[in-house]
This record gives sequence, structure tokens and C-alpha cells, in this order.
Amino acid sequence: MESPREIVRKAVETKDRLYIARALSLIEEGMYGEISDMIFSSPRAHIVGITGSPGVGKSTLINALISELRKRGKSVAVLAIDPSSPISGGALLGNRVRVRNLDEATFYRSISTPPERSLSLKAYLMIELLNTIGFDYILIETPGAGQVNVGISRVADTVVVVVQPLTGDDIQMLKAGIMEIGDIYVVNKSDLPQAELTAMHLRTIVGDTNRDGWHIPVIKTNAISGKGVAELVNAIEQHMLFLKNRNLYTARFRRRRMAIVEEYVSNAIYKTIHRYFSSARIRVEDTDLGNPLHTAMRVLHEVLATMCRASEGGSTAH
Ligand SMILES: Nc1nc2c(ncn2[C@@H]2O[C@H](COP(=O)(O)OP(=O)(O)OP(=O)(O)O)[C@@H](O)[C@H]2O)c(=O)[nH]1
Ligand SMILES: [Mg+2]
Repeated sequence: MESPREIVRKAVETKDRLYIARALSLIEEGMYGEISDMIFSSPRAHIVGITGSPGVGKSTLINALISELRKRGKSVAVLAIDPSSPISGGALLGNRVRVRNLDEATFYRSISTPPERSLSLKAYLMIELLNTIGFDYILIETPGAGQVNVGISRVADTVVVVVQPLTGDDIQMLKAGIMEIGDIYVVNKSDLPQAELTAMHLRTIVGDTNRDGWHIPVIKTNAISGKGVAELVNAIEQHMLFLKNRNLYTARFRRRRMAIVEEYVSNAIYKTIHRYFSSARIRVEDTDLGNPLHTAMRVLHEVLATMCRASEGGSTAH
């Protein structure tokens, strides 16, 4: 049996997909304490978030992006975030396209997150490990609803928001939800009617948006035929150049690492509190519930004091 450290060492040294998968599984199983000094290295990958509503063609587009990036000699890892909904059980969408592994220089992994959570700490750590392994591009597919979206803009260097051809009303709705986060907008399914109209509307909307002086492109693609995909890769590359020229690349790196610090700390606090409430240690009398806010403050102080004692004792909470 290889030790966790052995597995990660082999993943980094050989870049063998089996070892990469096993190394990521260690993180997924929460065993990152043992390998934490092997996960991080200076940034070299271009981390690209591909986000958008279900069914707009993100996975199909990622397949097309892999082909184009491989043509350009780049290695590519894909991390697909799959919010497992307890209601639909993930079976809601019948026509899901799978991302393919094309050759040895590509890697694909999907991870499930609880639907109410943003990108998890585990996802952040997997991204870091894929960077250390040395992929040129790390593409992250995330569904475009709610919190996950916000998560992606904390970890990605470049956020690509994918939409499909829409009617005017839908475009107004879009404006509210996802217009804040994209560095690049893609109107996929350009073979369908309304694609040009949608692109025009989007251009009008993003024309007013200023992202540190970056001119936000709106690109039409047909992910099935590959039309427009080279142009998208060009835009992704230009965005990286822009980040580097403006010293924003290191700012994004810092934001990503800070997200890990914050996630770790909040996870640990959440777990401690959860443990506290589910144990018999918390004593709340009926009389305390006359003012539950006072009681909450008292409990909070107790929990924080417990955490302080635990961390002074050197214990870690994952
Ligand atoms: N006509 C047309 N259909 C497309 C295009 N791109 C993707 N599709 C189809 O759209 C459907 C959904 O594609 P996916 O790639 O699974 O979409 P997704 O955004 O990854 O979906 P989820 O992962 O479920 O959120 C599939 O039937 C694809 O074949 C396109 O450019 N044109
Ligand atoms: Mg998909």
C-alpha cells in the first residue's frame, strides 16, 4: 500500500492520470492534513471558470476547448463541479454531455458539492494540486445558479460566462444575475436563431462595465462544430496577458489563497459549533430562552473559548 505522500509524489513526478486521480481522492476524503506541504506551489496554470445555467452547453464547450488547447500544445485539467441536489438527485438533466479525456495531457474529474454551498475547500485544494502537477490550463465547470457563481470568481483567473440564445425578457434577467462576474461572455449554440441578437444585447450591457480597464468580449460559439472556439481561446489568452501586464495575476493568486484560509477557518468553526450543539455540553435552561439572543451570546463565548483552548493544545480541525 502506498502512503498518501507517496501517491502525491508520484502524481507530481509522473503526471500519471491514475496517480493524479488517487491524489485528488485523498483531498476529497479530507486527508489533506498529511499532504498539505505537497499541495501548493507558485501559480503557473491558467485557471478558467466556465459557468452558466444548466444545459447551455458548458461541457460540450469544454470538449471543444480541450481540442483547441491540445492543438496549441497545452495540457488541460478539467474539474466539473456538480451540485448534488437532494431533490432531483442530479437526474434532472437527462441530456448531459460528458467531458472526454482526449490524451495523456488531459485530465478530467467531477466533484459533487452540496447545492447550498459555494465551491468547497476541497475543490480549492484540488485546483492547487492540479497547478502543482503542472497543467497549463485548469478548466472549472460550475453551474450558474446562486452561490457557486460567486465561488468561481474567487478562484478563477478568468471567468467565462456561457449563455444560449435568449429572448429579450431573459436577457433582462441575466443582467441581474451573472453580469457582475464574467471576464468573457459566450453566446453558445450560435446555430440557433436569436444568437446574434443575444450577442448584441450582451455587448450593450457589458459595454458599460469596467473591469480594471479590461474590454469584456462577447463571443459566439457553436460548441458542436467548434466554430468560434479558437476565438474564445484567443480571448482567454488575451485576458491572461492583460492580468499579467496589470499585475492582477498576483492579486488573483492572493485572492485564491485567501479564499482557502477563509474556507478552512469557517469550516473549522462550523464543525466545532455543530459538535458543541450535538453534544450534551451546551446547557440551556428554559429560563434562558426568555431572551434567546442573550443565550446565543453566552454560547458563542463558550464555543470560542473552547476553540481557543483546542488550538493552543495544537489540535487541528479539518
Ligand atoms: N444546437 C446546439 N446544441 C448544443 C451546442 N452546444 C451544446 N449543445 C447541446 O446542448 C445540450 C446541453 O449540453 P451540455 O454541454 O451538457 O450543457 P451543460 O451546460 O454542460 O449542462 P449541465 O452540465 O447539465 O449544466 C446537449 O444536448 C448538447 O449537445 C451548440 O453549439 N449548438
Ligand atoms: Mg455539463
